[in-house]
Amino acid sequence: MSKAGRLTCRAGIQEYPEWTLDQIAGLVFGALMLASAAFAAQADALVAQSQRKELGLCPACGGVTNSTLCALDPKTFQFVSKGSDSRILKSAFDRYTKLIFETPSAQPASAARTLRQHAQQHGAELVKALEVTVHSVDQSLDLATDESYNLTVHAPTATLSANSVYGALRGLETFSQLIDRLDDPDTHMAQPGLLAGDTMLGCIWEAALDALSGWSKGQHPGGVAAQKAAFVVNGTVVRDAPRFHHRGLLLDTSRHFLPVPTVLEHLDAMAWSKMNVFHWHIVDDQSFPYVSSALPLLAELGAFSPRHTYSPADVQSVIMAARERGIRVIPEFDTPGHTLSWGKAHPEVLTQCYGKDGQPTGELGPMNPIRNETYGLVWELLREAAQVFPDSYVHLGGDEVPFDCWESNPDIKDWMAANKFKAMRETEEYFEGRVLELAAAAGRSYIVWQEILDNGVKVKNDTVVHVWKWWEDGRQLGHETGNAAGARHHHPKPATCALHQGCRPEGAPANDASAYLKEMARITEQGYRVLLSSPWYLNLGSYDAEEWAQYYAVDPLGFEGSAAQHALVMGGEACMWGEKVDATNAVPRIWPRAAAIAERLWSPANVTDIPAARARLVEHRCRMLSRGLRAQPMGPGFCPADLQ
Ligand code: CP6
Repeated sequence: MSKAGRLTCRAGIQEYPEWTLDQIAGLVFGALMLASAAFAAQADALVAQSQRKELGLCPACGGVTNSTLCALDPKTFQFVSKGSDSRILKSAFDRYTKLIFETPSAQPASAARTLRQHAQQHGAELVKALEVTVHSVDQSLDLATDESYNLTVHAPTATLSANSVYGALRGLETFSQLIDRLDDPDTHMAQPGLLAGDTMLGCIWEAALDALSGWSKGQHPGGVAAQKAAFVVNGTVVRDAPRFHHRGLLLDTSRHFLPVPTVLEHLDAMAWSKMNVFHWHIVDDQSFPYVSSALPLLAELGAFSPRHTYSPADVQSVIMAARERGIRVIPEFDTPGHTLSWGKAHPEVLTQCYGKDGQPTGELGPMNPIRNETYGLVWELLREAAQVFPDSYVHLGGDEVPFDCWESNPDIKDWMAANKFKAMRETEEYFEGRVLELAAAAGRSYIVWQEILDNGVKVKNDTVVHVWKWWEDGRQLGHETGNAAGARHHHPKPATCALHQGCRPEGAPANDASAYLKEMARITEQGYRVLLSSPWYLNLGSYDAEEWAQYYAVDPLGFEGSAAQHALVMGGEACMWGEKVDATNAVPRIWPRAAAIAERLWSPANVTDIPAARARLVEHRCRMLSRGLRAQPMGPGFCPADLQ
């Protein structure tokens, strides 16, 4: 091959690129054109055009540029830490070495693209190392952690710099996504259902092998062909930073137990999508799998079985794996509702419900707000949780408190009368006031579900409010009679309302965006910080809907409010409730759809193009499969590494 037209591997600078349908059409057309040297002029134009094409990064980066092709040699490529030794960085180097060099290709389309460029350019320079510089030795991980990074892919040395080690982790993920593995065409040819464009791969492959043999033959007897794969990466400059600090995933381990390896799979997938908060809805009505050292009976009697528990060592391993991936773990101990499982060991902290006849029904309701034992137990648990979970936040729940059981209880009625409480919300306020005080005494900031604010409960101004409803209860904020009327509606017996689907009040729309955006406006108006989850309930869905596109179309700042109000939006969380989800289906139900939410929370507000996002997600899903995660498909098609 002639070296005349050879370009060096260097980074180019461009504006944030747009990936239009015209360009897709152009590239497909280009792949066909390239077969003939007679079309060299068109091919030149296409290479220039492809350089404007958005890379298959997920989430999209705030400033991607790309230019010419570089190669990586898996035998000699090195990650180099330029600063002090960091265990977090070292373990990330190990993970990404495997993810880059020991996983199958994820990108048939982009492989064709880079191969084409490659053949065009007659060669590639070798990137020998990625040098990583972290400016701060502080490895604390919290809401304020700076996750920005700058990445320059360049021969012979690529560089990654970040203010924190966690920014470096985000940059490593991006670096890994930039690299294409070009497998032996025979492998591709064996795939069923090949399209014309993929057949082209075989023709271009020969040219690429020639081009790559310059660097690899000398080092490996037999050259690239024997090794069956080559690794290429575009010269690239990425300047990237998240739009929101809190980008979470809620997993519910009470309705079904999720084994630790399943939880760890999700932590990996989160890191691949640059999510940074694991909201661990660890206990609820149905089971209490969290093994407390101080209160072991809670799990002994409250878990489904001894097998369905998280030992202190399990919890540690989750926290450690999360930390290595730059993910905070925020546990939720939901009170006073959703606590039936606590009652197995400690029935005294739950409320006895009474029937119309004035007799106890035998049913237990929410925690009993008038007994000191209740607060003693919550205190013990929160105090221990503050030692076990390093994050400065704890989620205290407070959602869906059915007031009817409290209302039915004569002791609570007497107590309210003695305290001159008229509305049940005053009792709720009393309860929350005490529990929030306990969390503060344990040294924790707290997050609560929106009902607490809706019911007019006064909380400290550093409280974070988690918006999850997608309908209005038809009551004014802080109104005296405002209570959990909605909660009563959507907290029915499982038989009448499985999965909470359709459990909203009669006539309320299925998904009313104005309801939760109004709620965001109301809460930030009062000066509270806020998290959004309403539009991101992964457990809801239908066969036909492209749910990911609905998630994606949401803008957490899409409510009317001042800049100060918008500044109070910390981000949001995708929620996967566990009523119908266990280790068999959690992964495909969550991924890749949660990645659409991850991108909404990471990428700039103006990254809204649905076809472009879809293309990224399709590739991201194939990447997840390549990396061993059984993510479900976005639609018809195939991946190079799909299950056979
Ligand atoms: N459990 C708890 C739940 C839900 C909530 N809290 C829930 C409500 C509606 C739907 C899904 C889940 N299962 N503790 C609400 C925050 Cl659709």
